[in-house]
Amino acid sequence: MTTVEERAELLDRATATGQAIPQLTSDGPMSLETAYAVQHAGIALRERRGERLAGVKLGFTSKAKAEQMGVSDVIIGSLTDRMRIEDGGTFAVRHGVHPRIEPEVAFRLGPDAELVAVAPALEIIDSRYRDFRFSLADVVADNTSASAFVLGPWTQLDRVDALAVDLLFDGEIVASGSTTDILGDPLRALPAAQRMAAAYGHRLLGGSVLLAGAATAAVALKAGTQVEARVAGLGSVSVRTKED
Ligand code: 0L1
Ligand code: MG
Repeated sequence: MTTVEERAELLDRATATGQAIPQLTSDGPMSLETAYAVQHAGIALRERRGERLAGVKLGFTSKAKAEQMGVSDVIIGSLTDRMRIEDGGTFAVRHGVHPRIEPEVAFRLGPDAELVAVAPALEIIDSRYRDFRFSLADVVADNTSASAFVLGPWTQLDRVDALAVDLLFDGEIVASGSTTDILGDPLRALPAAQRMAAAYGHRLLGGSVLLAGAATAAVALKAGTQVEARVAGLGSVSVRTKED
């Protein structure tokens, strides 16, 4: 059996090369605790290369996705500054394995890790496993498929449930949902993140970002697409894909 560090290095190499790997659990079962240890070891590799923690993200926050995966709880991953793309910036699809994009809501945390502002967001997820197939432990070890994120304009916190969300490719709607699909109300992301952070050793830093979860299914990305997420009342956020 490979060590936690060796598994983190396998995933890290897959991220760097864009070459998918077999599921780690194809060698045998992996506990959730070990999977989170692999995730943290992967983030430590990034930190050693100079990346800085920028926040945390939640996954499996929609009932549909949780049921599809046969899980009853959310998962948590870490975001780094290198994963952030400026609003209106570009993402090179060739650098990913098989990237997908999903519209989200993001929160900015205050000094006591309280919610202070909200923004529309896009998350690019990219499983490092072949065919985007994985077990719960595999996806946790793979930092919950985190690849990149884009934040729209911050606004003061208000009610954020039941806001219509559209994902557009080149001006055409490709997926629609509601912020209610994020844990019933995206504000529930904070207690969920606090609980998961306490259980699995993540840090909720003042000034950092909490990516609350997706409001629609993720859609596969190809080069040359103008992608936009619109969240009613919060505005929009965009990214353009390119080949290389
Ligand atoms: O951000 C997410 O909801 C992704 C969670 C991991 C599952 C996936 O890669 O689809
Ligand atoms: Mg997501």
